[in-house]
Amino acid sequence: MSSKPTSDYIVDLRSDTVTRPTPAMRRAMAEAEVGDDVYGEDPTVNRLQARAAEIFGREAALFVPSGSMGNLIAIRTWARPGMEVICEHRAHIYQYEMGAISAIAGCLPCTIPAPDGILTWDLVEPQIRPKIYYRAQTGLIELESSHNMQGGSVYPRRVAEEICDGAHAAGIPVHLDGARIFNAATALGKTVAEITGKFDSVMFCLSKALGAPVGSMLVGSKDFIDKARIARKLLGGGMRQAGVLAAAGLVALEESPQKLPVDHENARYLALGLTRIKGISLDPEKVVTNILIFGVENTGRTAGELCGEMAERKILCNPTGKYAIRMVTHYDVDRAGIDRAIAAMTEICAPSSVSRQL
Ligand code: TLP
Repeated sequence: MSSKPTSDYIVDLRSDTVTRPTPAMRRAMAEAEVGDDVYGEDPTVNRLQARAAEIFGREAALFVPSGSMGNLIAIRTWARPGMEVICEHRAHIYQYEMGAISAIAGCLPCTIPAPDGILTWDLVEPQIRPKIYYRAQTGLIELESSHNMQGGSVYPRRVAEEICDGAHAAGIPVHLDGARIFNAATALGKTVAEITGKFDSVMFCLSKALGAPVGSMLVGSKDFIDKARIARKLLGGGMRQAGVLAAAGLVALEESPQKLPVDHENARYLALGLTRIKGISLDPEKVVTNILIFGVENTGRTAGELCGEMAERKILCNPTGKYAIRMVTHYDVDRAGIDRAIAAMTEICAPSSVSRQL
């Protein structure tokens, strides 16, 4: 009998990308039927694509190696080089995708800061360029829900739909970076099909909160997905016997969404625990999914210093700014792990601990 001592294992709150495949996923991977997916002959990839399209109520879907590639394919498919892409100023496509929006798609990001990262039509409309031939044109509007770097905030359905309606009236497509769209749907108590129906394309990740080891999906019309498949190959994203990966994705799609409420409860519990620590700024009411970002300026320490001390206690989390820390809950961290994270941060921020540093 070897049960690990509770203070010995690593509690990894850096991201939900760190989740390991479940035993069911590993079994499905080992048994997956495969073929060459560049020829469209991998039956497991085809099943995953058909199932994703069905869940989102769309004509078609495409399995892509990563969320970043999915977003890039969408940008490249909708907008031409020289066009602007409107997004929120902390959008993943702007801050965390290596500038591919410009470096590869040749587009200009037009970023708009928005409270909690939630754009509204009133914020977006004035940024749409007039249709004058010598002005760079708006080629695409991109929204992110849940919004990663804004603490997992979620677009209310009405707000997102108003942007889609306004954009469509102006002849502009709207892409959703829905890396964690199942978390957003859980928070809203709706299905993913209900909250994404008006978007022209959606990218969602199998490899984040849903727990699959690799892969993301693009969903949309048949015409969009046909073009996206060409762009995927152009970017080197054509995969061969990818059924071994798609098999885990299928398990993730069927089994993981119903587990997300637990991650959200853990995030809220973590937020409530952290809020009790002097010097930490966080509104637990704003923690509606599995991500929390909190300010630490009033602890007298930088985020980097605090994360370093947490790591010494085997609790991993990342700074997202000089005085901001992100923690992400997921199925590989249980309530006992969350309690350890709260206890560690409480100890590190205790006044005696600060004076020791001085
Ligand atoms: N997010 C990662 C990091 O890149 C920050 C994380 O740990 O959260 N859209 C959103 C909203 C994302 O959060 C991410 C990854 C992606 C796209 C990109 O997905 P991958 O990592 O599969 O390229």
